Amino acid sequence: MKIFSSILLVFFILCFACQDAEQKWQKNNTTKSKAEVESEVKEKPRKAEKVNEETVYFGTPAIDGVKDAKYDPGKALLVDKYILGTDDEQNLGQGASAKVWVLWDENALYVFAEVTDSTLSARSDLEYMQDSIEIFVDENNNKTPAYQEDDGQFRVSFKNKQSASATDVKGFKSSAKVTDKGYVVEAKIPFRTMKAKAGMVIGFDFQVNDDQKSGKRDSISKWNDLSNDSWQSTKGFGNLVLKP
Ligand SMILES: [Ca+2]
Ligand SMILES: [Ca+2]
Ligand SMILES: [Ca+2]
Repeated sequence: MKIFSSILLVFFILCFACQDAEQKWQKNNTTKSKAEVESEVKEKPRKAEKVNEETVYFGTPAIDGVKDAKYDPGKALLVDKYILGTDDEQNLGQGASAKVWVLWDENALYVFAEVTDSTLSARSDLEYMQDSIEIFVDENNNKTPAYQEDDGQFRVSFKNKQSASATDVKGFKSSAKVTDKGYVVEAKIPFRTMKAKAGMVIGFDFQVNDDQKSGKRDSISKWNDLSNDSWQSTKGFGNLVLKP
């Protein structure tokens, strides 16, 4: 009985200690300035309702930042679903977006992206927090929770600075130009594990990172995958159907 009372006493002491720590943490948490709280960004994860699927046509464009006529038969993919905005809900949807045209040949996928972004910024040292676009390719369209060797993430900033996931990116080419609405990026993403053929369906997604001059990423818009996991999982990618 005595041992039981001692255990109970220790338990109550621990509980009071925890509560005290919790109160201190809450007190510290409220010392943030209003500006600090407002500048924080929150992820807004949502589930994709359906998989976007688009037909893309055969053609090899010049990677020069000018939209070749070859892109025109294809429908533009709209990259306008926001998964990240500023703390202010009303700001969701006011970040950068893009219209993207895609071509393919046996060796590569080609994209031409028109990005609407009112304030261009590369303030952050982190590439993904600079104004930039990201292209995600799942060559075998296996939609796996972790990247396979055929899966890749390719990023190009509005200044044409390239970065990519740690896979072989030999042959990755890009061109970027600033426009009066934002910027354009044209890129060649080489296929690394296959020769493409008409009739194939590949996994694909597209993302726009937007810094509204805060020096951080203020918004993210996507084509299909409404998670922020496209850099490590191909589960949420949309589909591209390769046609002649
Ligand atoms: Ca071109
Ligand atoms: Ca894959
Ligand atoms: Ca921006």
